[in-house]
Amino acid sequence: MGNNKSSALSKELLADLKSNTTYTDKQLCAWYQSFQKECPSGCISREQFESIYARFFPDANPKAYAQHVFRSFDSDSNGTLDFKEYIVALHLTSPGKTIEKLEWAFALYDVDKNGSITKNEINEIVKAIFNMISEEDQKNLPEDENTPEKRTDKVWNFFGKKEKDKVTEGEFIQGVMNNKNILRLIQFDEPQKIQNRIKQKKH
Ligand SMILES: [Ca+2]
Ligand SMILES: [Ca+2]
Repeated sequence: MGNNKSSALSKELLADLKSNTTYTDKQLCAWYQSFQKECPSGCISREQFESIYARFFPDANPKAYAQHVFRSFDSDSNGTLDFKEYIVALHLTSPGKTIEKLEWAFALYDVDKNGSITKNEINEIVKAIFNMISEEDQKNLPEDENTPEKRTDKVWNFFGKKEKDKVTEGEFIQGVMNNKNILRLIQFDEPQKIQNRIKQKKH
């Protein structure tokens, strides 16, 4: 009815997204339509983002983790996710993008965005991840990784760091690529799981 002026994706943004991701015109335009429907303001707020996580983890407390994921996606740190940040985030967390995913995981763990990771930062994210594991499932975890502190120690020892040391992005990516066990301990595939569930719901 002629009121769809905001529903078209601009040529500039489309070209920009195509050069930064592997998505097609068709995919990007379809996602833009559904993004506009969900978020008529053109942006996702932190609260909206948290409520998406709350919907998918009804038996857990995903709020802290959702806030960290939000921060890692909000590349211009303005407190909202626009369509570009949303698409780049989807791309980074999609299957098969090992290096990009690890770069994103580094950003997730670098809580203060200063370019290196401390043991405290590892502990903060691991605690947020634990809040999303049900008490029942926590009982089944191996003895040496069944609390956030133990799991943080295990990760930190793997990097061979002293208490006050820091892990750089290069050390982080190399270390995780060399050891599948660490990849499991820093698990970070929830955004993609949520995206898959949203996609499934539409069909
Ligand atoms: Ca932003
Ligand atoms: Ca840091």
